[in-house]
Amino acid sequence: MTADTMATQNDRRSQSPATAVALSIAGSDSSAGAGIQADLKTFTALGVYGLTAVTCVVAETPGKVARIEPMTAEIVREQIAVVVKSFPIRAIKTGLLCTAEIVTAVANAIVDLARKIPLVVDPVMIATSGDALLAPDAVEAYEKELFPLARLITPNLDEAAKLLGETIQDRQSMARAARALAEKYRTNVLLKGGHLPGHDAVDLLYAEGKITEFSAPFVTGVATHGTGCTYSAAIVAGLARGDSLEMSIKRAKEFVTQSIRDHLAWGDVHALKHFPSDANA
Ligand code: PXL
Repeated sequence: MTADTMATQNDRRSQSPATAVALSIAGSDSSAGAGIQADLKTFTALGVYGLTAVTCVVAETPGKVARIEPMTAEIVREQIAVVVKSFPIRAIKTGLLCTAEIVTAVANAIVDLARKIPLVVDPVMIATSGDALLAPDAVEAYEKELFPLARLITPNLDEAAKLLGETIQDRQSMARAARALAEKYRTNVLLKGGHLPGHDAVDLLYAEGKITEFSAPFVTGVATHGTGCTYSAAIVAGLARGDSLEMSIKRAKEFVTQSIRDHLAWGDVHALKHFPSDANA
């Protein structure tokens, strides 16, 4: 290789923008609207290279969870250990962690990294279908081991109610709850109010003693699945690219709202009849 070609290669390398890298530690959703599949699709759509550590496998459609099978805490720990050693990870998210043992394994595996880069904890407890996803004794492990490492936690109203032991019915009680959670866990809180009645889907960020509202027109007539995963993954993508917390949330809110508008009408298996290869079926 001549000095010339070498210089050209080096120039090219220095000109190509570094791809931001993010790690998702979450469960697999066979219907692929939520979980690790949603996270990877979101990272890719937002120009971020996604790494994964699978915590459990969920056999489900958006309407019904058929079965959840947790991985061992040891394989979860090892998936994280190998990627942390080898990739320049800029931000991390946790999704469904399934059991208390896995929550503890994840907290131990990322404790050093989470001091240097932002960690977003989406405390996934219940599917939109109403099915329980998290073992009840795992909540305490979240509170003691994972929340203290988080730059942001992103509960929805049901999860916030469970963490606080009180229901949240309106905008005023939402603001009180966001603040109470931030003070209880000494971290920033994005409380998602998507399930409250109204024309807009409003979320409240409580950070550094201040409330910021993020709102978008409520998309009606769509039975959603995986919006929380997509939202937190989009926030992590922004953080991995170096955006501020507020900017990451603002852009993520726009992204998730557009994703809901562009949804797949998944339930229509009879539409398969219209494929030419099924003509004689
Ligand atoms: O949307 C919550 C969620 C997160 N992660 C996995 C899921 C679900 C919902 O079903 O399956 C793996």
